[in-house]
Amino acid sequence: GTLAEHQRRVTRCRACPRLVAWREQVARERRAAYRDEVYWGRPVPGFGDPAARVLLAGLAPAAHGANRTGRIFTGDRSGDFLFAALHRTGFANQPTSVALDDGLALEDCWITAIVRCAPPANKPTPTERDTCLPWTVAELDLLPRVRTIVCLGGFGWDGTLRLLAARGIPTPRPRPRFGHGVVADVGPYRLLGCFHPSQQNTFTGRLTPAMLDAVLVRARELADG
Ligand code: DU
Ligand code: SF4
Repeated sequence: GTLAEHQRRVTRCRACPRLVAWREQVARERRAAYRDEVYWGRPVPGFGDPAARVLLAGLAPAAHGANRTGRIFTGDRSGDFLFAALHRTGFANQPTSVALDDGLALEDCWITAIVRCAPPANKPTPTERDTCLPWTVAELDLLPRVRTIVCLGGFGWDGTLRLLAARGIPTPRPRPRFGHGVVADVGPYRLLGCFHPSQQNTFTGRLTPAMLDAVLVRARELADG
C-alpha cells in the first residue's frame, strides 16, 4: 500500500465504540462558532511530506480542531502555535492551518497522532491507545526516511515507545523518561521530547515559541546526523 491509501483507509476505522460515538456527536452538535460548518467527524490521517526525516507524534485530534477540519492540528490553537513554529523553522510553507484546502504543505516533516479520533476530555483510554497503535505502525513503515521522532507531551512519548516496541524495537532499560528536550536513542530512531503545544502549556509560558523552535531545529540537526 501507499501513504495515500493508508490515509484513506484510516478514515474509515470504527474500531473504538466510545470514540466513534464521541467524534460523531461532536460533529452533530458543533460549537457555536462553527454552527454552519460540516465537521469531519472521522479518524484523522497523518499529513505531510512522504520523504520526511522528522516525524511529529501528537496525542489525538481536537474535538473542534482536526475533528472539524479533517487535518491533524488544523483549526485549533495548538495547531496555530505548532504550524507557526514549523514555518519559522522551515518545515512548513505557511504559518497558518485553517482548512484542508488552505495550501499548507510540509517539507521533511510528517505529523501524526497516537490516537486518530477525538477523545472526550482529550483523554483516550489505554485500550483505545492500543487499538489505534497498528495504524501508526503501518504508517511508519510507509515513511522509510524517518529518523527523528518529536514526541509531543508524555502521551506522545509513551505512545511512540509502544509503537516502536510493536514494530519489534524494544524499549531500552531503564525506560527513557519524557522531558522537554530529552533525547533518547531507540533502535534506529532518535526520540526528542517536547511539551505538547496545548493551551495549558502555551498560555502559561511552559512552552514558548522559542522553546518549540529550538526543538524543531534540533530535530533537523539530529536527522542530519
Ligand atoms: O497531492 P499530494 O502532493 O499527494 O499531497 C497531498 C497532501 O500532502 C497535500 O495536502 C499537501 C501534503 N504534502 C505535504 O505537506 N508535503 C509534501 O511534500 C507533499 C504533500
Ligand atoms: Fe480506529 Fe484509531 Fe479511531 Fe479507534 S481511535 S476508531 S482505532 S482510528
